Parts: sequence; C-alpha cells; structure tokens
Amino acid sequence: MTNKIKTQTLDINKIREDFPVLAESMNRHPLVYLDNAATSQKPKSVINRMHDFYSKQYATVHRGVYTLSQNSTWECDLVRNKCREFLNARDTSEIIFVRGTTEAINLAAFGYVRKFLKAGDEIIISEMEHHANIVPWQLLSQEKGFKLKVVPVSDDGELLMDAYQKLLTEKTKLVAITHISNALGTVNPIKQITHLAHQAGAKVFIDGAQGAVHLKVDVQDIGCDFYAFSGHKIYGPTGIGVLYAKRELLEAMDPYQGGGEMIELVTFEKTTFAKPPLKFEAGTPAIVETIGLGPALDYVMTLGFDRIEAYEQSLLKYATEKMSQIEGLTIIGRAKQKDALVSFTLKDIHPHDIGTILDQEGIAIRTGHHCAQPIMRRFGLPATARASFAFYNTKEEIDKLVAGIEKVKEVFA
Ligand code: C6P
Repeated sequence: MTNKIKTQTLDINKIREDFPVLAESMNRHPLVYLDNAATSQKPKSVINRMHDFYSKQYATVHRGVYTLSQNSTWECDLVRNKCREFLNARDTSEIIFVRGTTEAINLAAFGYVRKFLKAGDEIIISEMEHHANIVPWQLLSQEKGFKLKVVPVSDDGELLMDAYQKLLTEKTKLVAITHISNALGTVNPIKQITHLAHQAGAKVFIDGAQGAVHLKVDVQDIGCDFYAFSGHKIYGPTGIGVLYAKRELLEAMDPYQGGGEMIELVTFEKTTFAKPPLKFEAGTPAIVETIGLGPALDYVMTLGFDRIEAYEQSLLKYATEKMSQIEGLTIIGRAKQKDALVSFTLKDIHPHDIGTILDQEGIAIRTGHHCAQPIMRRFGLPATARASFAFYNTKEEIDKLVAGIEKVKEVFA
C-alpha cells in the first residue's frame, strides 16, 4: 500500500456498507453495535469467501491426493502466510492455527510451561488479565508447584511498572501479559515488558485478543516469544485464531493434543511428531474458518493500522468527553495509553439494567465482569457496562449511546 493511500482518512459510510449487519434494526431502532471487544461484525468479503468456499471448493486439507483437497490445502497455506505477514513473523512454521486466544494460551501452558517449568519457578501475570490468561497458568501451577505473581494496577488502570520490575527475579520463567485490557482498555508497554523479562531470563507470552485488533503488531520488533489472537475479534470467523511462537520454542515444546496429521510415525510403542506447525494441529482443522480469516486480515491491512488507530482514537476521545459530562457516570480505566473502549458505572444502577434498557434503544453493549473478575475486584466492583468501538462505529452512534444512558437515568430517577 502506498503512503498516499495510508494518509487518507477512512470512508466510514463506505466501510459500513461492507458490514451488512450494521444496516439491521433492533427493537425498532437502527442497530448500534458497541460490543466489538466481545466479537466484531463481519465484512461481506469474509461472508462471501466462506460461502463460496463451501459452495465450490470445500475439501479436507493435508490428506487428499485429489485436486480439490490439494487446492484446499493450498488456500489454507496462503492464509497461514497472511497471518505471518500480519504479525511479521519470520516463518509460516511459527504460525499455529488454534480455535482462538483461549486455546492458544492453553497450548503454550500445556506444551511449553508444563514441560519446562518446575516447582519453585515463577510466572508473572497482571491484575488486569482476562481469565483465559490466568486460569491455564493457575491449573498448571497447582499441578507443578510453581508460583503465580501478579503485577498490580494503578487507580487509572495502568500497570505499575516499578512493581513489575521488582517481581522479576531469576526464578521468573514466564511473563504472560495482555496487550490491551478488555475490561479497561489500557494499552500495555509490551515491548518494554518483554525487554525487562528477557533481561531476567524469562520468556514472554502476549495475549493479543484485543491488541491485534486495534494496533499494528510486529512480533519481531516486540521480541515476544508468544503472541495470540482470535479471528472472531478481528472481523473474521469464530473457531479460528493464531498462536505465534518462536520456531525454536515450538520445536522444543510438547504437542498439546495427539491425533491425526500431527504425527510423523505411529507404532503401538511410540509416536514421533510432525514438524511445527502441524505438530500442534491435531485433527481435521477448522478449514472454512481458516479460509475466512484471510479476507478479514486483508480488510484491516488494506485500511491500515495507522488509519484505524487514528479513527478509533477519535471515537474514544469523543466518547470519553461526552460520557464524562453525564452526571453520576464513572469511567473505569483512564490510562494514558488506552484503546477504543469505555468501561463505566452509573450511580448504583446495576450494569445489566443499563445494558437491558440500552438494548431497547437498539444499542448493544456488554455488561458484567468481562471475564476479568480480579480487575473488577481491584476497583471494588462486581461489574461494569462496557461500550467498545470498531472502525465502523460513528460519533452519531456515540451520541445515541449518551442519549440512551440519559434514558437509563430517567428510568431509575
Ligand atoms: N474477551 C470480551 O468480551 P477467545 O474467547 O478465546 O476468543 O478470547 C479470550 C480472551 C482473551 N484475552 C482477552 C484480553 C480477551 O478480551 C478475550 C475475550 C471477550 O472481552 C469475551 S470474555
């Protein structure tokens, strides 16, 4: 893409036409979809590609000698290469297809940590992690006797980097941190986190479920050992995601699941394994979901992350200004580096009530603990309401959200 195209602003009306669901109505109002951090809507290019593939090209991968299957394998390999390009990984063997971020974290936990960490070792996570980046490490720590240490978070929702540095010791073997918090929107300094962890001799896992959607990721520049993201959050299908890991780690790791295609040779006495990535992809994969991920990544790469970020930041700024003016509304998470979501409480109104009333206005937001109970506890809250934005959202939609919140207040006045 040329610099000229990249410096143009996004044509939001045109973009919205690419996402058919955005033209739908909900409860007699035009749909205002603000739950993008949970899962994002799909452009026609993704929907059509999957439909066409099922209609004309579908066959298994890696197993067939016939042309239909070989083409299917070829198409999935092209998507693997697109993921490599998307993350700037060195090689396609460093791209493992998984069901999503959750499975990627479990793969690293059970393939790497279970093999290489021992009793007394330490893993550092943070107070703002999603449960997916807590529970797998916890399950293993209980089995293996290593310790989980937690980086605290400031009142603004920023990681306390001094505390992080103090937690790092020669016992630290892994640092597992989210790129962007799904509950607060905080963008963490993952390059610095990685650098410090490496100085202490620890490996680094970055949970990119939110990060890969909003920011340009370059795994070589970050230097992280693992990076994971989910297809469904980045305008692609559910059931497909990526674990990036450095090749030498993948070679040393144990497979996560046993089954078809991940083997080299099987006897009843012993099995040897295929090389990465197939070593970690047991069973018939999510073929059509893999195919659908291709146009989703094309879509964001064509828009360009500099433009996506600039536009989403303008939405965040606008929403923050407008919502701050609502009496009784408190924004949870005011980090200096923050991405496109606003988590909030409104007086003592339960977030589920806020969500239910907004739904009557056609506005979809998420309410609850956002699968991040520890950070809710940190702020002394059971739950928040969360509006999360994508590049297809508009300031007019934020105005509708603000009007909807005023309506909630009226109901509870
Ligand atoms: N967060 C949200 O509404 P999966 O479900 O595997 O695609 O992604 C899990 C996950 C891991 N880490 C972070 C930071 C996440 O935000 C998520 C998913 C959704 O915030 C569903 S709870």
